[in-house]
Amino acid sequence: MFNNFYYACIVIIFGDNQSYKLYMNFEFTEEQLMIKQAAHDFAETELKPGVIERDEHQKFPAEQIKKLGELGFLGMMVSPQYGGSGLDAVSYVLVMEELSKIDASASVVVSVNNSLVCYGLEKYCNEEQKQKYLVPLAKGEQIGAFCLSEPEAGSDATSQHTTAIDMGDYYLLNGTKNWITNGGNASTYLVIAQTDAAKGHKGINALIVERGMEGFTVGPKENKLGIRGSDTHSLMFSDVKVPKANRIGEDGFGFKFAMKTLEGGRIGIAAQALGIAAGAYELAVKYAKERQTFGKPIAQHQAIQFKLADMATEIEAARLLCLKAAWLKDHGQDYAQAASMAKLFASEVAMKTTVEAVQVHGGYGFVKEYHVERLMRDAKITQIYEGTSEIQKIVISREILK
Ligand code: COS
Repeated sequence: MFNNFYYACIVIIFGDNQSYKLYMNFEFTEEQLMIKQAAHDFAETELKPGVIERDEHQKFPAEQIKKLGELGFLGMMVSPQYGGSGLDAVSYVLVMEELSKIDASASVVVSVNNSLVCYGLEKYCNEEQKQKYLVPLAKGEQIGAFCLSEPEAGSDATSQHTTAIDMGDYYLLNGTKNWITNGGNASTYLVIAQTDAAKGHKGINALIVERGMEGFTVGPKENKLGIRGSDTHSLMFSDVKVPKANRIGEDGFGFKFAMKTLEGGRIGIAAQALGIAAGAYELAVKYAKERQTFGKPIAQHQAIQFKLADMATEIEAARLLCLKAAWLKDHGQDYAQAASMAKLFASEVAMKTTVEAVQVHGGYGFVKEYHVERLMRDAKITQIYEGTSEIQKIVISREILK
């Protein structure tokens, strides 16, 4: 459906009491199609073998992530000057979709490293910080983690309990972070913490914390419903001395840093949700053509045809939202609302499509060999992480009403 061609659409943007039409004709470039094909091939040959076992045993796809790093997928959008591949956000969406069709536990590593870690470092860090931290992350020699959520601060992100007390030339970091993707395998952690409680969100900082700093411990791996191969941990900081040189941006910039970084992250997770949905849909189509009931393939029963039609339509709509958000980002336009719309819609489509794909498979859908039950479990987290569906509605409605 998607491989070949052109998307032409008319985007109507409303803003500042003006409305105008922007005609968008996005034909994928040769480079974008090549990178999509490369991600597809990688997913089929490197991710598919062992994906069921990794899910079952919660095994981190370390070898596969290493290879993704060597191929440049972990720093896709970082400029070559800092060791990245210099690709655009549209390519990123294409890659995330292809990888997520097969293994969302691996694709979340690609998403976090690219959008939450490398993007933030390239956009907001100084040259010294970029050379020290961004370059190895963009080259895929290391992976990074983004640490905002806490036991009592998920959606309510301004309510940070982790403290970073200003001690002159360093911050004294204390607190706990929860549900941190790449928590056990990362080398570099971007940690959001409260320096001055009296200033509220303006007293929050983002600090670069290295694995191995004294007082920093990684908790046990979470036992999860989905994306079980990904590496989710709590992190504990007890009197960790983080040099002032590791603060990102000006004093008090931490909350805005987190919000700006999450905007791009939401494009990644939207594309992950799209890929999970598309993967389940492709399996459902294949199975529906093979499985016979009442003397014919189930694809010839209208009950199944209507399910496939709904899936295909919703997936296409989700894909267009993802590509629009990426296109806006690539063209230097505001993409906060578009990213939230893409994530909200694509994650709902992922959940709905995967449930239906299991239904199309009947009893086979309920067992692991057919992959769709895993995709259904993986879909759920896309409605929760990097901002729940409810948070996306807050962001979208605030944009509409401002
Ligand atoms: N870009 C830049 N600044 C932003 C911003 C954005 N996208 N969103 C908010 N801000 C700024 C606001 O402008 C405000 O700053 P000023 O007072 O200087 O104007 C500040 O941040 C606080 O914003 P606000 O008052 O809107 O904060 P709220 O507590 O109402 O919460 C939401 C805002 C709900 C949007 C935020 O807490 C959020 O995104 N929560 C979800 C967090 C999340 O995704 N967690 C998952 C973690 S990663 S797995």
